Amino acid sequence: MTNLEPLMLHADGEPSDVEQMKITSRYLRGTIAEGLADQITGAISAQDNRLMKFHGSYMQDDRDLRYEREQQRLEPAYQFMVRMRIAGGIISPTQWLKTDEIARTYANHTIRITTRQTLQLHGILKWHLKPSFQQMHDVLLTTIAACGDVNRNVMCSPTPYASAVHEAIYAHAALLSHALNPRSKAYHEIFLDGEKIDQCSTSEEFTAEEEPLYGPYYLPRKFKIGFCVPPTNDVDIYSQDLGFIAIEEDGQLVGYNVVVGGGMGMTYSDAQTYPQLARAIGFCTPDQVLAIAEQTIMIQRDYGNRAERKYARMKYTIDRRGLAWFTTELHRRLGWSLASERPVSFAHNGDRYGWVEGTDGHWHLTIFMENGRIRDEGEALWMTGLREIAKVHTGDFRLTPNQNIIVGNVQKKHKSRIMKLVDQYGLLVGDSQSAIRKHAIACVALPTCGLAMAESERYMPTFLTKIEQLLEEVGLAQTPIVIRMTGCPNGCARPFLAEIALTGRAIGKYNLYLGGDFAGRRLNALYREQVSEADALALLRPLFQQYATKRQEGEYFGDFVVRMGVVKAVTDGRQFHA
Ligand code: SRM
Ligand code: SF4
Repeated sequence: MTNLEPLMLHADGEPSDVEQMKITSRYLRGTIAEGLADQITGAISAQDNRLMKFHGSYMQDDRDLRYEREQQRLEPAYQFMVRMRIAGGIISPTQWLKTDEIARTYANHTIRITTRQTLQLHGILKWHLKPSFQQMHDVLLTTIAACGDVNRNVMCSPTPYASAVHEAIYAHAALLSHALNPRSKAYHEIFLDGEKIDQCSTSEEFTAEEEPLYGPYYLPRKFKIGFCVPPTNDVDIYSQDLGFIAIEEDGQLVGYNVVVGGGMGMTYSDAQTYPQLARAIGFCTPDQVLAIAEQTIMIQRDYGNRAERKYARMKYTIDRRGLAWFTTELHRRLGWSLASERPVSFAHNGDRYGWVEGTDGHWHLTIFMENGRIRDEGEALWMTGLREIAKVHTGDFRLTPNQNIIVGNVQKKHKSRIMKLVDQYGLLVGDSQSAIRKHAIACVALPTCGLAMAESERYMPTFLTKIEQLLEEVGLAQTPIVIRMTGCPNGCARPFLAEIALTGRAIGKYNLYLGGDFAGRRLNALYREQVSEADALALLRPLFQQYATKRQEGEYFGDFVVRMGVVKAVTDGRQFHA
């Protein structure tokens, strides 16, 4: 199958080379198997690297070592990042123990909780990919479609205190995660030594498989879905391509408000790119969720920009044609219409730390994992601590969209056993962290991310210490503020929804954005470009001083800077650069 004609139907131009690559890949096989077997280099080809994303892995190199290796005329220190697909971030102790073992055997002895509630391992060498994937498979973990132009990990609020509705929305998240997976057996063939279903080598002859949802060219770009339960917006529902906001009556789930067309990524030099908020298009009942997801994905498949990947996300498809067009098209394809959206209100997009009792009498402990990086360092033996907890824990683990971990479903009689391990291994339950640190997230960035222009995860903790000092000076130490940092404008820590955000421009230089709201419903706005740490602190100090003296009762920092006219309120991404 090499026919690009279907892509030209609503073309925005000649399909890009990535489209050609997908369609000739024989449903995501390419020459990955051959590349993995090549013992001469630690790399795979650029084409195969694009396809590897669909299988949940990226080839990277350790950027800290780039210069040194160049000097020594060595090839870059190639290694692979591996991302799992864990719907709603729920993982069993057995799965945790296996992940921990793989991290220590094949990866860089750390585990990274991502902003989409899943786990990443870094530093895996090419020869260790297959054993890593096979060992994950042994405990029913997979990396299928964790990256690539398909539906990504489905997010779902892990807050356990509203348990009945939480369990219901988790079931829907898991359903979509499974139903929207690609059908290709390439992953099983390549990594799990599954039977080859078709031996032919040319794409024209390759007819053994079908992708009923995606077609052979998959989506124009990544696609993201989230579920949440108001008043908690921890999944940042307005950043999703497709979001389901639970509506409950008498403690039961009656349906969802459906929101579409959110997204964070942009390119600094291109004002046609921008972060956008998802917008409500109506209300659906629980049994309508799958049909809505499938049809929305198919609209994006058919109408998304295939010529220029920068403009290919669904937010641009919707903004170009209009929300009314999208809704009409969705209704036409569904054969029925959504009902009117219900009123909802959100209070925050952060996590609750420490112990919380669920409605079923089980207990849940949210542990603070700074920027999601789990490792052993000094007296903070977080990796060992979680391993020891997993050995005795009878419930589950829940990864949060704020990069923390919940030891979930603990029986009351086991609470002290868990707390003993928490204390023994220096794990933190949020009582010794400042309010701002508990509301901070940072993306991975250097040294593994190939797109990073500046530090993020490695720098955020020290930057925060300086921010904490400023807040303390003006008596705001206990005031929560949502602050986020990324190493570039792609937005992996959803920075454009934060009250304060820094996005990397160059080493040591960031754009400073202000004015998102505390519950993730408003975009922030550019305050200053290319600031150093000293600049950022000098700019924030007087704002914190004013906030301390002039804020209204209960007013959040993001709302304050908008009210004071420091930045404008941005409620539509199309005004982001205005
Ligand atoms: Fe992301 C690309 C890490 C969540 C928007 N993201 C990348 C890559 C794979 C870099 C690359 O393409 O070479 C990063 C790998 C770094 C590394 O070394 O691990 C990367 N993204 C991450 C993670 C690990 C950040 C984190 O600190 O947790 C998150 C993994 C999520 C997951 O488990 O699936 C992560 N990325 C996000 C989010 C937040 C979200 O989804 O809720 C966004 C913004 C939302 C959105 O998609 O609009 C996001 N990542 C991007 C983009 C920009 C997409 C766009 O529309 O322009 C890129 C670049 C791209 O796709 O071309 C990107
Ligand atoms: Fe890399 Fe940029 Fe994403 Fe950070 S925001 S992980 S620097 S792509």
